[in-house]
Amino acid sequence: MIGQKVRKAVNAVRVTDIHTHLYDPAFGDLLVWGVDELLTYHYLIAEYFRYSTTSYADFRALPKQAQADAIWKTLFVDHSPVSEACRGVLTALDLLGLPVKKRDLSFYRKWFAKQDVGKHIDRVFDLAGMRDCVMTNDPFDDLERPVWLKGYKADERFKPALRIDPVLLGWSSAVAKLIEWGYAVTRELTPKTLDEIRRFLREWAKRTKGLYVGVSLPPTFHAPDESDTGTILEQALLPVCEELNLPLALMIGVKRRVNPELTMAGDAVGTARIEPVEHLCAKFPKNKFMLTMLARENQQAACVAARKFRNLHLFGCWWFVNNPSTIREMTEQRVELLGLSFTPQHSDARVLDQVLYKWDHSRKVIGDVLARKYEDLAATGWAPTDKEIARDVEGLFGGNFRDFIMRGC
Ligand code: FIX
Ligand code: ZN
Repeated sequence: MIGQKVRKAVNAVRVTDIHTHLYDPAFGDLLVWGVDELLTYHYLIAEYFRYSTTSYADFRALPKQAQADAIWKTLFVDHSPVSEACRGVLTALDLLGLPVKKRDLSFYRKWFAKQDVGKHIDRVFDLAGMRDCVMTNDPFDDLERPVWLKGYKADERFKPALRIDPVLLGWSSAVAKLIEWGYAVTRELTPKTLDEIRRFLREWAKRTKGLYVGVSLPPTFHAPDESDTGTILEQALLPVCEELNLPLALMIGVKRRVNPELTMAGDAVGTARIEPVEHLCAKFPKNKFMLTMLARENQQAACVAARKFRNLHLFGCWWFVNNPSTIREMTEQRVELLGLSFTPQHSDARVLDQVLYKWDHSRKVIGDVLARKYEDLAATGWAPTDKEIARDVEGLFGGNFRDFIMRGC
């Protein structure tokens, strides 16, 4: 009974998707959608090469539609599409009302070609039960930078977040760009250069009105650290984040381009250390941090760190842990260690239609975990009211994040 109520509340809640790679439609072609985009998602490209012996270069040289054809044939026709990423394509088509049973790629293509983008966005948000989502906005991206400089009329469903990987992880290359853009910086991190980096970050945080600042970090990330990364982090980025009350979202554990031939599909996972997170939370108590970790092995330590630091907000099941079996395990562990004080999921969607499957699959798993937890409560005689259940679920699917970004330290 209580379990059913909880599942119902999880199915009904309107989600804030706190980390995606989607774009406001004002960014034009950067917002991608449709079956060819779904099929050429980098998760599926990696899976395609489990079976295919095509050369990487030949595959890369194909136009998108031909890549999608090859992936469809290999992953859906020649083998049953049971992986999470393959299943996701089918869930998305099904939720859009397309006949999955027909297995007719050209039919799906024709259907998408007829859709109006504005109406399609409305439909996807509606079917996914999403109230809004957070983008990933990179000032170094040559396609999105001009949109920010010119300004655009925002669709309120697409909130910005400032991404600063190039500054933090590649200062030796970023320096030339900053000089080109009028900042008086040098390769050496002199006091003047750090001051200018702070000016750059401040200006872009204000220009984008990002809800937080984000960075993906390798498993070797460490702090304190006297490298460029450590110096810029502690002396430029965190002071600006504190000044503007912006959380810094740390996404830790990605090894970029382990197989460079696969480009974006060639990134992998490594187990990271939690000590850098503990150091940052302790040394910068006036800063807020968000944290998601890529390795399954890191999840318990991440929960324990969040128990110790109220300026740390745990979020999402990122990428290689965004599979039902791991989402179940992580959500259970997080509830047991943190109660309701975290955000269990984000989609990381790169293609608009992906939010359909990501939220559908996650709602089921998270709903089951929560249902069992409330049933355990009910077994003691504690009877949560409908209002309390709705409050809790609302928090998990966006409210906790909104409270965290608004509050001071
Ligand atoms: O760094 C990130 O934000 C990652 O999520 C991406 O780089 C990654 O390619 C991805 O799409 C994972 O889901
Ligand atoms: Zn991402």
